[in-house]
Amino acid sequence: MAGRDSDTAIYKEDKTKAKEKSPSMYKILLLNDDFTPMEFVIEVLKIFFYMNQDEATRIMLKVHTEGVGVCGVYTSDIANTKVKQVVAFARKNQHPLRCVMEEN
Ligand code: TYC
Repeated sequence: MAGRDSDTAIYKEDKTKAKEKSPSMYKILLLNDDFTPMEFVIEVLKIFFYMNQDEATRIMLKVHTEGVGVCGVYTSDIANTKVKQVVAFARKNQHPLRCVMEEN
C-alpha cells in the first residue's frame, strides 16, 4: 500500500517520457512519370509496402492521375531504407520511377 502513490507517479512519468521521445515520422511518396509501366509500380507497392493487388492498383492510379501518392508512413530509418530499396529496384529494371520521403 505504502508504495502505491510512488508507483503511480513513476508510471505517469514514464508515460510522459514515452510521449516526448516519439520519433519523427516520414511519408514515403511515389511520383508520377511518363515511362514507368503501371504494372511495375503495382509490383513495387506489393513488394515493398505489402499492399494487395486492389490497394496497389488504387495507389498507382492515384499517382498516375494526381502526380503523387503516399505509400506509407515510417520512422526515419525505415523510410530511408525503403526509399533506397525502391529506387535501386527501379534502376535495376531501367525505370525512372521516383520515390522520396517527406516529414509527416
Ligand atoms: N504514368 C505511368 C504510365 O502511364 C504510370 C506511373 C504511375 C508511373 C505511378 C509512375 O509513380 C508512378 N505508364
